[in-house]
Amino acid sequence: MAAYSFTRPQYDLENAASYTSIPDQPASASSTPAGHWRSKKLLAGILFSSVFLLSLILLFVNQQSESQTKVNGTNQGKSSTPKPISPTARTAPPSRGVSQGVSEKTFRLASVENATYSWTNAILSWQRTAYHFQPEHNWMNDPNGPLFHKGWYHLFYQYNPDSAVWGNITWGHAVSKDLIHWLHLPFAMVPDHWYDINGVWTGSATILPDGQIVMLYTGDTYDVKQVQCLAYPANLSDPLLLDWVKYSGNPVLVPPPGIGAKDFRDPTTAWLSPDGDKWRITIGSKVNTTGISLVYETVDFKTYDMLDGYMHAVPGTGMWECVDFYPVSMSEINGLDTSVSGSGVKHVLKASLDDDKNDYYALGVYDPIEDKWIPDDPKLDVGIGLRYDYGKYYASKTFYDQNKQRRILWGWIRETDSEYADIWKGWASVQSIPRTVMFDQKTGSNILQWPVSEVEELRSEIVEFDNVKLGPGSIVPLKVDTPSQLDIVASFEIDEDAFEGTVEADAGYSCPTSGGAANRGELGPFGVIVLGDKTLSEGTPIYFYVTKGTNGKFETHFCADELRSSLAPDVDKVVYGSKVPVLHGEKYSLRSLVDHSIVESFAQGGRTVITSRVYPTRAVDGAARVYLFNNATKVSVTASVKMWNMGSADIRTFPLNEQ
Ligand code: DQQ
Repeated sequence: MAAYSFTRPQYDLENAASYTSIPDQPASASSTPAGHWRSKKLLAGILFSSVFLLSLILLFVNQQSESQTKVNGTNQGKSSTPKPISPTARTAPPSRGVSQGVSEKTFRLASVENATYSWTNAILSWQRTAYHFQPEHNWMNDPNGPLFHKGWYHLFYQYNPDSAVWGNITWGHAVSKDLIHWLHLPFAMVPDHWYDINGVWTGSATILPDGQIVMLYTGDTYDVKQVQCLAYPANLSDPLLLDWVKYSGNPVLVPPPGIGAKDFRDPTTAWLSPDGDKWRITIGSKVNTTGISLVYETVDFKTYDMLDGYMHAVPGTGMWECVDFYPVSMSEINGLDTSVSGSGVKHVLKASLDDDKNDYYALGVYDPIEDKWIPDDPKLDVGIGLRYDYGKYYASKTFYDQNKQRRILWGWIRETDSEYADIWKGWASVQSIPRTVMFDQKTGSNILQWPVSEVEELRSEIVEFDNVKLGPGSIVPLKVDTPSQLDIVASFEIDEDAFEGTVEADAGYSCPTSGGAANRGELGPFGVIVLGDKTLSEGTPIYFYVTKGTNGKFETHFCADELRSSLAPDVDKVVYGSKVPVLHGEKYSLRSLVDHSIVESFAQGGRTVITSRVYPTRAVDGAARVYLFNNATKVSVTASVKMWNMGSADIRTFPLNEQ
């Protein structure tokens, strides 16, 4: 194989025809006359601040190097003296992207920032995931431009090379043979042109029929406008796609009239127009508070025509970020390439709502002639109906994997602990385990998401528990070897008599407002508790809660309760969840992937999904336990569980110099 070098193409700074040049920094204010006393005070102040600042920096550097010694996947943190996060360090949160046209990137609950838990380095180290994709250090957000090329899966991602908070957004790049083990490559694109100097933001890849790869991304310009830019691999025969060329005519699109300069971002993968001679892309935006998707047509990805109107718009949903648009087959389980259209196909339209930071999707029908997408059920339109994930999951993106004929979904999962803890540990955010997406042929009204089968390569010892009887109010500990790294598959059956004898139970129930798993009803909750300690002073229940309305209709809710997930006050603790269809003859089934501070849970084969971030203080490493529980007051439950210990993914830097 050819030797790979780290050199990337040098880009010339270009002049923009339609933009004025970058203004110089304002000249510093001319000095005002000052008295002797004042200068002395100033000098003393400067001296004091410098010493203070220096000691802070030394303290911080010391902490940083300690917390960064752990290599991804090993999670062998040793216990150390508790080191409280300095109260001084709490007073000034690092700056965010608001001024740069995106909203706050951490969006934690307000109370979190004021609390004072003394995290130890060992626990912070434990929080790092073992088989989810993470860069070694620093901040990561949206997945970008995923694709399969010459035997490698490529993942690009929003990355800050400088720190564990959002900023200076660069495209990180990693490759994998199996979507689980990853090799980090040099950055694909850095903010180095006037049109993306404030950030190489989110984008998508399109693979053309002749094998060319087109990457469209949003550039945040020197004057904080959002524009779309074109890039392509310098050498298509390179399986690693190391070098990326930014098109000399960038930007290829600027905000059209009537669209705010900060409301125009995240181009999708392109699909072919009905006559097959043009490509279409959609870009999210808003008009007042209506979320919209604009559509452009192009032949060469350099010049574009905007189509009239919007492909779709939903009043009250605000700015649509990271729009995704793709077909799903109504009869086959394989995924479809993005240009597939016609009978037997539904189209998913997804928007990441900037206002509430959740990913909403809807199933509908695309009319390529009119270029309009119509939701199957207007009550479940984009932004007001179904979500990909009812926990923490945002800015997701799918791609068609031509290698295995499936559609794969990636999503960004942020931290929900204190921002100061993130700075301390030196990293923030993970990517979800990639999920296959398909139409749910049984319900016809939702998609199914399921972890890619490759994750099962990491399964080792299995422990099985069959037909465990759980009377009302019971809890059963389950013995496992690696409680922080598990793949749990569980099913539950309800005692039919109690079920039928119920007149009405908890009509109007909703996971988020329920008070969590401690709240008992006739027919729920029942499920598993992960990352619990011996006395259950900590634990995260993942569970079902069945209700019966006055109309005699049973409904099932799938919830994840973080309320007791940690004794630390400075982490978000939320009860997540939503309804999940359970069809006649089906058991209540769940799967949870536990990987240190993340728990991804799938109900009924992936109809409803919840991702939690949890930060226990006691239920870590060998002290963590798994339980089965039934906290219902009336119904008995029979549970069967399979649990696999999960190994660690091999995630490291690509040995380019050894090629
Ligand atoms: N993240 C990117 C934007 C996108 C946002 C900036 C979504 O392109 O809208 O980092 O998280």
